Order: sequence, then structure tokens, then C-alpha cells
Amino acid sequence: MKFVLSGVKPTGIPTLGNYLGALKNFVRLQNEMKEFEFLIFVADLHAITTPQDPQELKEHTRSVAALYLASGLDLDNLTLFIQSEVHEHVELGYVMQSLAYMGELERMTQYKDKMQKQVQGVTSALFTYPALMAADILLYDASYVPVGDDQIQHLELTRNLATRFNNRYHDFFTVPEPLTVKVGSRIMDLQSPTNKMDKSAENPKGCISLLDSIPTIKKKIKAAVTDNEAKVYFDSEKKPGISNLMTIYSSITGDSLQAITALYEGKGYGDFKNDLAEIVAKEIEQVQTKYFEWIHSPMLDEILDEGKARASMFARSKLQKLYSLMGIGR
Ligand code: ATP
Ligand code: LTN
Repeated sequence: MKFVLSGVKPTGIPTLGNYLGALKNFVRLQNEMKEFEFLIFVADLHAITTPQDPQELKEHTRSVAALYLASGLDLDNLTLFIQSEVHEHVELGYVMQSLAYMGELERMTQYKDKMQKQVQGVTSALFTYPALMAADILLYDASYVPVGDDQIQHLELTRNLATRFNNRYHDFFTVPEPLTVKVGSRIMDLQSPTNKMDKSAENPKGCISLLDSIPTIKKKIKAAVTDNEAKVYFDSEKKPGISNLMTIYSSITGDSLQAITALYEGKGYGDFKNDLAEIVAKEIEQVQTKYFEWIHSPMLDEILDEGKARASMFARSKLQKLYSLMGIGR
């Protein structure tokens, strides 16, 4: 069995950035890569690397699972599960910590960024988080890992750890490849378009949550920060706001950036933003309709139970082989 694997943290309701950079991409890949099984999980143990309210964490965990399904994943080749329900992730995570060097983890930009933003104490789990992420992937010998731009560095570390293990012991782990989308792998904040749109961002105005009301979504798009030039064309350095909106437009409609420029030639930002507001609202409305069906359906738990059983079966077998290879246990 060959796997494509990915996860989303339930640190909040996923954003338009998560949707375009991750969820929508999984659906597209599932259609293109029929011979692969898709292992998709809710990374709840990753979420607690920053403080979480228990009630909210539980709700967000279910919501992320329902949003995966609402985005249109095909149940036929999908194993959907909650990370904490497959205990082997943590065990292999510890083994990965025994392989990863302090210096390697210190170089991770997500850790450095979050460390700067954190007001309370920075936890050791935030530091060792990439080792757990490596375990998530290597436990299943995933061949491909679709992620947004911000995760490429963690993927590189995962590849290094797999290779290090294979050289030290024996050829044991598949070295995974990242898969990123050409357009949309880094959607920026609508109010400060030089920062990534983040679900744990402090200012909700710049961030579209997949469960925002439709009027709120339109309002946020229309209020997005742009520039004074009033000409629609792509230049991420000089026009980060408009370029970000064009990226959103392109990743939903499939139109190229050139085609969008041509379409809005001679028109102002008002027309462009009005159209984009409608496009985004229509896309998210479809997801929301399905979301409200899934979140209240007993089938959601059935799918997660089946996912847990199937993922555990692979994980247990891999970990037993690993322990035996490393001389752990009797
Ligand atoms: P947090 O804000 O709590 O760090 P996050 O949204 O960055 O959360 P995840 O929920 O784990 O992190 O992200 C899930 C997936 O969405 C990952 O593949 C990530 O690369 C992708 N992603 C996150 N933000 C964006 C964005 N702004 N644009 C495109 N892809 C994104
Ligand atoms: N680290 C990722 C979420 C994540 C993940 C994974 C993605 C955890 N484990 C395994 C792909 C594969 C993030 O912060 N976005």
C-alpha cells in the first residue's frame, strides 16, 4: 500500500489559507492519485504545543474532521483519524527525538516565529514538535506529504531523520517527498499581507475562517489592504495585498494570474474585490453546507473509529519492527 499523508492542527477553525494550501489540494490530489491511499489526520497533539482551552480543543478537533469531509474528500480511499487516538505517534515521536540534533531543531523557522509571538513560557514540546511530525509521516512510510509552504522545512528534517535512521540501522523508512500547490501554498493575512494567514492570528479581520458568516467573508475581502495604484497585476514585492487577492482568485477559479490581469484591465480595485468576494463566498458556502451535515451526523464518528482502527494496524506493525531493529524491549 502506498500512502499520501497530511495533517491539520485543531488550534482553531481552519482558514481560507488552510483550505487553499491544504484541504482543497488534498481533494484535487485524491482525484489525480487514485493508486494511493490517503491518510489524513487531525493533529491534536501538535495543537497543545501552544496553550489550548480543553473544551475548544475538543470542538475544534471534531470541526477539523468535519471540514476535511466537507471539502470533498472521497471516502473510498481515505483513512481519516485523530492523531492522539493512535498512540504509536507519540512513541515514534520519542524515537525521533533520539535521532534529531538540538541544532537542527533550533533552526526551524516555525519554532523561532512562534517563540517570538508567545507571551507565556515557550514549551519544550514546541521545540521538539518537528520530531513528532516526522513520526506522523514515517510511521506509515508515506510516499508524499501535501503541505503549505511553511512546512517544507519540517519535511526536509523528516527526510534527514529517515535517512539517518536508514544509514545507522538498516533501510527501514521510506524517505517522503513534499507536494505543494503551485498557486496558494502561502495565503497571506488580508490586513497585513506580508504575514501568513494564520488561524491562531490575533486580528481576525485579516483572516477568513471557514465558518465565518457569508456576509462577514465578503466584508473581509472588500476591506482587504491594497495599495494606491488601482491597477490589478501581480507583484508580490511591491503589491503584496493585490497579489495575495489574485492568488486567492486564481486558486479558486483556476484562472492564471495573466488571465486575471487581462480581465481587470482598465477596471479598479472595487470591481475586482466585489467579484472576488462573490467567488470566495460561493466556494466557502458550499463547504459550510456540507460541514453542517457532517458535524451533526453519527457517520462522522463511525468514519473516525474506522480510521483509528486502520491507522493503528499499520502503526503497530511498523513500531514493533522498529523496536526489534533497535534492540528495544525483550
Ligand atoms: P497555527 O496558526 O496554529 O500555527 P496553521 O494553520 O499554520 O496553524 P495547520 O493547521 O497545521 O497550521 O496547517 C495545516 C496545513 O495548512 C499545512 O499544510 C499548512 O502548510 C497549510 N497552511 C497553513 N496556513 C496556510 C496559508 N496561509 N496558506 C497556505 N497554506 C497554509
Ligand atoms: N506541522 C503541521 C501539521 C502537521 C503535519 C503533520 C502536516 C503535523 N503533522 C504531518 C503534514 C504531515 C503544521 O503546523 N501545519
